[in-house]
Amino acid sequence: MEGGIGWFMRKKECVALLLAGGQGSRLGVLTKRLPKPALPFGGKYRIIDFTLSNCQNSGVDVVGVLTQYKPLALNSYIGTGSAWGLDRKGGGAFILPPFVRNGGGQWYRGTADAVYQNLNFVNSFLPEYVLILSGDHIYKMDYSLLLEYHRQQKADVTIAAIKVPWTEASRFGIMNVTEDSRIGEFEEKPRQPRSNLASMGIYVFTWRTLEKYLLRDSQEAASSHDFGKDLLPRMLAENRRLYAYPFTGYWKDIGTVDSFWQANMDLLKDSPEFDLYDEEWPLYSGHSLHPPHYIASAAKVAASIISEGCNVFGTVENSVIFPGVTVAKSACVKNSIVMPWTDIGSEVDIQHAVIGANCVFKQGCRIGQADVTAGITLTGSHMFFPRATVFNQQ
Ligand code: ADQ
Ligand code: ADP
Repeated sequence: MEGGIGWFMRKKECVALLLAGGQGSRLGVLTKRLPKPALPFGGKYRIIDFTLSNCQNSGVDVVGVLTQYKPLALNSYIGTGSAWGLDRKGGGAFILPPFVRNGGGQWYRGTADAVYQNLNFVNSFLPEYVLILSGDHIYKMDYSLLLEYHRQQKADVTIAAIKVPWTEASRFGIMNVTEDSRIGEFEEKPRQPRSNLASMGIYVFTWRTLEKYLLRDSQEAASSHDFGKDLLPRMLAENRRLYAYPFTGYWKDIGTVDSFWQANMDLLKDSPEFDLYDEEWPLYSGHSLHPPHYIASAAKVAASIISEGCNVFGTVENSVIFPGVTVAKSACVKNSIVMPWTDIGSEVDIQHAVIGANCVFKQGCRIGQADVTAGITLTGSHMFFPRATVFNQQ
């Protein structure tokens, strides 16, 4: 028999931990029943698909998925990870919910605590590096390059970093770097940002260093046990080697209804910056089996994603329509996102809206507004809208 804690595991140079437990409360009814990473996106995906696909495409084949808020939807969706090619021998996707341990279990107190509570899982692979990922991001990144950069810099932690508009900088961890990309200052969500170089919440840690910091942090009553607020500032204060890895591609952090709507709309350009059709970087998704979509002769469809099992008899423009949606004759959907299995009746007009799954709109409903500056209207799922309902919500 082999030694070590995880006699059934194999040694891995790098293990990924995907933080998928946040509630996503700013997404309102969208995350009432689903955690953010499980939200449908782009017609046939869920948000977590992009990060899982990045793992697969980067050769990272052990992914612990740390769940907390409404974990069931993610558990059943991810399964063994086979849809993302992550079920190979010795690797795989592992769902890691908070659980009762010797001496009592504990809800994950923060992102660093979520990792601390899974020390045994990580150690069973005897890794050199740990990659910390988030389940809320739309992007493509080759983590093997990030890892290579980390090795070259002989860093304790490498933080993927991107320039964001100054007006948004206070939503992020913000850093200042030297010419060789060493981080000299890091501040989590500063009121008055001193730079617009933002942490993407994607980290590579040298595991033995991180483990020490996690053990210490877990004992500190005053800590909020968060990477951005506690661990990183402390490592910086103790003169550890923190490096920024410059990223220049498409990256969206889905935090609000507006960013969810905008990131979906970004897919509808003639040559979108985020390309779902890139054969070099396949995007995997959990299987669902539906008949093909049908576009009727009177239908008018432009600049839209129409998913499997949809029936379109009316007009759809600049919209993302998820599986199994019906758009009746003389109904019109513009600049909107319609989640699965929603039924849009005749003469219904939907504009600048995000429509939940399994809704029914009877004849003549008017949802949302023509003017985007009036905001994006959001509906819950499983809602029934009687004839001629007018509904706008910001
Ligand atoms: P936020 O996005 O605000 O900032 P946070 O709310 O901590 O960070 O969430 C990070 C990830 O962890 C999310 O995927 C979330 O779902 C998950 N998560 C949160 N609490 C969790 C818990 N208890 N258990 C499991 N998973 C949990 C972070 C960084 C910033 C950086 C932005 C970039 O702190 O510095 O700029 O990400 O988006
Ligand atoms: P719930 O699953 O709790 O009923 P949801 O709002 O998550 O609520 O989803 C509503 C319905 O849409 C469910 O029946 C679910 O199976 C279905 N659904 C969600 N996403 C997809 C998808 N990508 N493909 C097919 N069906 C989906």
